Amino acid sequence: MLYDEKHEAMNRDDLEQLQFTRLQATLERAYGGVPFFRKKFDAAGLKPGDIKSLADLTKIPYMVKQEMRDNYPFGLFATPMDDVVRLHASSGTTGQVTVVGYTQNDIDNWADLIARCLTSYGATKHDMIQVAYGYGLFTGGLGLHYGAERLGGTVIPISGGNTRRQIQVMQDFKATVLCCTPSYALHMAEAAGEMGVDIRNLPLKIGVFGAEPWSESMRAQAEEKMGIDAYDIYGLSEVLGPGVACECEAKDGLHIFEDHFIPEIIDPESGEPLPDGTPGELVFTSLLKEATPVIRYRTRDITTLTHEPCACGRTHARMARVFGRSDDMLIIRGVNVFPSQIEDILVRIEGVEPHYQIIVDREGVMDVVNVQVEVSPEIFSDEIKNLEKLERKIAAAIREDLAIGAKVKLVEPKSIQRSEGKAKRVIDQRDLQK
Ligand code: DLL
Repeated sequence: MLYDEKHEAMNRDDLEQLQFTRLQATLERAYGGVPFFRKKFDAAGLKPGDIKSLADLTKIPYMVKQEMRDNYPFGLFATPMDDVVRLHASSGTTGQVTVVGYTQNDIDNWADLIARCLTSYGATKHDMIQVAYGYGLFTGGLGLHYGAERLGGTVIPISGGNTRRQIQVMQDFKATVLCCTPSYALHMAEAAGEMGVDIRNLPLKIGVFGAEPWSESMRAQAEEKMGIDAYDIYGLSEVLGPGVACECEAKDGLHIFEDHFIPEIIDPESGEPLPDGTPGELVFTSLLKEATPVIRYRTRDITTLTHEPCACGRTHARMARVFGRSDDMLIIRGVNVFPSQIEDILVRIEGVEPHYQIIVDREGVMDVVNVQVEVSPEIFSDEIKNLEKLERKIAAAIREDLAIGAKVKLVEPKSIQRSEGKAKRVIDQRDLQK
C-alpha cells in the first residue's frame, strides 16, 4: 500500500522536474532569507539563478554540522519566528546541540511523510500505535506522533522509559504498532519475559525502529521474540527528524522521499560524488522545508544508494541501512556522544592523563560503555580505595554531563597504545553488520 501514490510512484522524469522546481524555490528562499546562505553563495560566486539543472547542484558548497552550531540557535532560520510553530534540537548534549524550526507547512509535510512510512509498514487507521520514542526536543516522539495521527491511527503517546508500564499498556490497550529504538524494543522483550508476558501472544504486529544503527540479526531477534515485522526508519533532526527514509515490505533498503529531499553520496575525504552502490557519506538537500532548509548537508552517515526499481512500486531511490559514521560520533542507547565530550570531562579532573580509550560493547541488548583512563604515576601508586573513588568521580561526571552511564577503569601510565596518526579513541565492539 502507498499512502501518496502520486508522489511515491512518480516516474523519474516527472520526479526530477518536480525536484528542480522545488530546488529553485528553496535556493531563492535560502539566499533571500538567510545571511549565512547568501554569504556562502556569494563566496562561491553563485546566484540561485546559476543553478539551471539538477546536475548544477554540485556547484554549491557543502554544509556541515559545525556551521549549524556556529549559527546557534536561530541563525539559519529562513522564516520570521512568528511563522515558526515548533522547535526541536538534535539529541547531542551541551555544546553539540543544533536547533531546527518548523512552520505549520513543515509540520504538515512531516506528518504526511511519517504517514507514508507507517503505510509502507502495513499500518492503517485501524492500528493502535504505541509511540515509545522520547517526547521533547528529540524529534522521535512528536514526529511519529503527528504522523500516526495523520494516518488516522490511535496514538498512545507513552514516550520512552518505564518499561514495565510500557508492557502493561501494550497488553491492556492492545497496541498493534510499537515505535522505539531497536535496542529498547529488545530490552522490552526481555523485560516482558521477566514479567511473565510473552509479547508474541499480544496483538502487536509491527515495529518501527530507528534513531540508531542496528543490524539484520537484531531485526531477526526482535521479530522472533515479539512476533512482529520490524522495519527501519531513518532521519536526522537537521534534515527533518524521522521520516526522511523508510523501508517498505521488501525490507531491502530504505526509500528516501525524493520529492522532499535530494540525496547524494560523496567520498567523505575528497567530497567527490560517488556512483550507486559505492559506500560514502549521505548528503541531503531539502526541497520543501520552510523554516530551516538545508542545502547539501553532510550527514556523516555512511551508506550506499540504489536507483534500481523496487518490487513495491515506489520509484524513490533506496539507501542501505546506515552502517557507519564518517566522524567519531557514537550513539549510546539513543544518546549521541562524541569522544571529545568525554575528553573534555577527563581534562577537568586532576591526576588524569589525556590518554584514554572508549570501548563500546553490547551486553545482551544494552550498549555498555567502558572508559579506560591513564592516571599519573603518583595517583596510580595510591591506595585502591582512592583509585576507586576517582573512578566513581569520573563516572559521575560523565553521567551528569552526557546522560550516559559508563564504567570507568583507571589504568597504568603508558598502558594505552599510542598512535602515530589519529588516535584511536573508540573501540566499538558492537557487531552491527550481522
Ligand atoms: O534520531 C531521528 C529519528 C527519530 C530517526 C526516530 C528515526 C526514528 P537525531 O537525534 O538528529 O535524529 O540523530 C540522527 O541518528 O544521523 C544517524 O546517525 C542516526 N540514525 C537515525 N536513524 C537511524 C537508522 C533522529 N534507522 C542520527 N539507522 C543520524 C541508523 C540512524 N542510524
